Amino acid sequence: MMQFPKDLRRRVETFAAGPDGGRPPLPIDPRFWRSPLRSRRFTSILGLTLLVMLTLVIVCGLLSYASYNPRLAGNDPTGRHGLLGFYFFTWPTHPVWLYRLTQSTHVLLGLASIPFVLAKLWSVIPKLFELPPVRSPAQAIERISLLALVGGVTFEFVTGVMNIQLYYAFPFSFYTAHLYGAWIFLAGFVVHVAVKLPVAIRAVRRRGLDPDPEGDQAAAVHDPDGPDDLRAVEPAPATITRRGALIAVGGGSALLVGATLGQSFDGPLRRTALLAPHGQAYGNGPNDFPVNKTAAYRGITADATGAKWRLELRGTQRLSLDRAALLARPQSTHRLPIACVEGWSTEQEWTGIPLADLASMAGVTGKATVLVESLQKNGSFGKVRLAANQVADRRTLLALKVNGADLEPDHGFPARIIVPAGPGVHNTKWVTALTFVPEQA
Ligand SMILES: Nc1nc2c(c(=O)[nH]1)N[C@H]1C(S)=C(S)[C@@H](COP(=O)(O)O)O[C@H]1N2
Ligand SMILES: [Mo]
Repeated sequence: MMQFPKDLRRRVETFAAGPDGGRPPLPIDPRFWRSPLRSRRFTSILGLTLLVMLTLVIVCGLLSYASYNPRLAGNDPTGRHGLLGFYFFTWPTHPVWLYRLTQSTHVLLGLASIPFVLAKLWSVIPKLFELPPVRSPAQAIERISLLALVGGVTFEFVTGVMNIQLYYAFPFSFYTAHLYGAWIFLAGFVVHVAVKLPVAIRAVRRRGLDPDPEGDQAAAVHDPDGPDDLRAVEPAPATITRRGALIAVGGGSALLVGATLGQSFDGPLRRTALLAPHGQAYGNGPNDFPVNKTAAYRGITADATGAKWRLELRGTQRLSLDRAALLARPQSTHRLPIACVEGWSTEQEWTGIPLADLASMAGVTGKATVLVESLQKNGSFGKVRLAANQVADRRTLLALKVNGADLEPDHGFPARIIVPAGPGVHNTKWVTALTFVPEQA
């Protein structure tokens, strides 16, 4: 401990003196970069780890977009998906935990990869200053792809983290920006993997995933693979092993996951979600589970949800029902999750009327989609169109109760939608009208 300030001073002096002793070093001079940790093997291990993590993050992210029923009129939060919708499919209603799993994975693995992304950027930063900047047309393309890769990953992580922290300080829509950003990132990612995967595999093939194999340090100063090497030409003395550095990165990643994971579970575990805004937010008693947007926030008044509230049913017939009339109908009860795009989720026991029964009451018996409208007049998620498979699944409810008690205002009183396996945004609260639209065969 006592040695540390002395050692630090020596290192600051050595640094300031520069490799030529006196001339301050510049980043374009390879001798500027002195960390003995940098090596192709070190970067390759980080890269291969990120390849696995980010592939899953990307797949689950694209699934999230597809789960919104973006092909049904009015649902696509970006307005128009165009060619980017090539992979859309009908999001299933089984298993009920499907979106809960894919979206927790998207958010948790996204957070987990932050320390790896930062470490990997650090490990290759000398290459940013390499001169000449371009040596061949192939390398020019690769460097342009890095712009999409690094710009894309930075943009996606910044917008993603801001969104899960409910910090909507963007001058643009999160959904639109995060989706388009994803495709720019993905383009860079694909090119980068195509170019670098063979290099990374070669780097780890010889001596496996051990970041500090014996004899490695001495052997590779003159690496036959030349321009891909990342070793310092004048390495400073090591203060940590590569293995130690990887453990630190992995530890940081585990810490982020550990402090967020609880948001995907009910019970005491939720309180461990220190980094998640919905780790602590609760209602009362049977309504004791997270709320995303409160009734007050959405401008829902007690007057509008009180005695004058009606559910308008529209199909081949029109009906107007009050809450008592709905409660008098046969009720179904199911345990179903709410899983928000922000990554938090909860499972509760909902009681209400299957949408399929409400469709029949409105005179619609075949395959039909439904337009759900709420009392909410402004802001997002006041309306949604559900697909025919969601209407047909008898577990899709217009819920009137949760855990045996009336819904609280913040949970959507007098009535809300609960859809199995779907994203949170499909579970419209404060429902006031259901319009069933038969599907053309
Ligand atoms: N009318 C309306 N319904 C809504 C929302 C909303 O803002 N307005 N938020 C949706 C979102 S994003 C989610 S994740 C769930 C959250 O449900 P909860 O707040 O009841 O837990 O409700 C959905 N239903
Ligand atoms: Mo949500």
